[in-house]
Amino acid sequence: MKNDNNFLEGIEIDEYSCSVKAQRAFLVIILEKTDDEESSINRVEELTSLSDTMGVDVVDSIIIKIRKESSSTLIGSGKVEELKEIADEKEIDMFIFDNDLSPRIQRNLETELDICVIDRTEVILQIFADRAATREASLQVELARLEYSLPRLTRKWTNLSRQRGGAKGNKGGGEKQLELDRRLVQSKITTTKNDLETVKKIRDNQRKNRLEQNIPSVAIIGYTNSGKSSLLKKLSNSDIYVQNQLFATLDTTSKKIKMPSGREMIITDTVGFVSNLPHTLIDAFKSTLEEAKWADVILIICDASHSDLEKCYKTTISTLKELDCQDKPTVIALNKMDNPLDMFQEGRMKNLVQGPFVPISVKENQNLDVLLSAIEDKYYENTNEVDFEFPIDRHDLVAYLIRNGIIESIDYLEDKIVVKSKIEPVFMGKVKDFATNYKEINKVRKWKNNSI
Ligand SMILES: Nc1nc2c(ncn2[C@@H]2O[C@H](COP(=O)(O)OP(=O)(O)OP(=O)(O)O)[C@@H](O)[C@H]2O)c(=O)[nH]1
Ligand SMILES: [Mg+2]
Repeated sequence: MKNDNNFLEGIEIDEYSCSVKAQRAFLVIILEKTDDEESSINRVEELTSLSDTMGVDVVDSIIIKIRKESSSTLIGSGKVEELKEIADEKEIDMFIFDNDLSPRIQRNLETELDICVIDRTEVILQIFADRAATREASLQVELARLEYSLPRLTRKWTNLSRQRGGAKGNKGGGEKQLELDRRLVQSKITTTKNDLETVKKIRDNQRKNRLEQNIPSVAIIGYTNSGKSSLLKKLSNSDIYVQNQLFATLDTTSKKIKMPSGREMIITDTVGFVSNLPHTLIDAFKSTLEEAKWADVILIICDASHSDLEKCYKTTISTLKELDCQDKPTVIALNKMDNPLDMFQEGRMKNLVQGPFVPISVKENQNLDVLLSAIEDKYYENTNEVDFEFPIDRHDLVAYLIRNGIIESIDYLEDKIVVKSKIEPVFMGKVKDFATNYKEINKVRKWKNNSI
């Protein structure tokens, strides 16, 4: 596990969470009265993928239906006994629960089962921790993990307690030790937050510079593994990390792309979403996810081959809402349409979106030009329609319009060049004296009115 931040000197976050890399894990999915059984299959599938990505060997899974939650163990004593037998029989090292476990329930389960018990949030935190490559991502993950671990310092299965001499349980450590640990973690949280603030300032400056170049920006958003990085890689011909694994991307990457009109746009790849993304992580990754907030257009990528398309789409929409981006100009693409069964998925998507979307295949290069045009159209939907008449020798101004706007028509007459175009107000300065017809639509770029 990566943990190369100086501020963590002398302390391992692993000490405070059950991130002991166990070999064999058994998955537990709890179905409550209102949960439908079909979704449980998808939950098993997703938790298996997440656990694989974390690096444990998933032995098997169990779906437990509960009528009434037990306040101490969630699943009740009968099911606890059942899990005990499974643990012995299958020789497993840990149970992974799909449901979030409160610190108290987690502690009780570990005590009763005498084995390490973790929940889905901890799996995701572990994956993020292993993946974080840049300083910002590492800091964000460390903060999330510290906050997650703070109420869990009395857990049985921690590296910390192992180091203290017991195979498990830090009873020997006592209240005093616990208080010391708590203070230590709290002070690390403060340091991490401060460090993140510094890194955030650098990111904000970079973003500001980018915005000041007046290049339209697009943020690619979507469920993890939907093909966001693949799309940017293909469009920009660059060496971006693409993997058939969850959370391959933890940092944003921006590339300049030439659009069908010839104009450039900056396209940014972002961290993938997952249903029930731990809140600590959304908060920690807010500054990375804020790329969406500052983009002119949001491009949502959905994966046609995913068995639960609805969940992926709805998760994406609700995360965008959480980021306060639900009203931004948005284009939706349905990726991985290279499988014959995808026709069926297209129908499902139609019901889901109730509006236009672009079916694409990044792998087969299908419809990517249509997608780029849809993005440009969306961007220019609200810009101003302006007609110009340039002196016949002012080709430089025509070239300027081509670079910075969209040319709808161009006529080279004997004594002038007549152009119909779409252009944003910010680019009008140089050409405004030649405008003959100016239809203003009230579009003010958000960043112009916000200080960052
Ligand atoms: N069949 C098919 N596979 C694709 C297509 N586009 C991407 N993939 C595959 O989907 C997997 C995930 O692709 P990524 O581009 O890493 O997905 P991502 O959305 O960036 O994932 P995260 O970074 O984890 O959020 C890879 O194995 C890609 O090769 C496509 O059009 N068709
Ligand atoms: Mg990616």
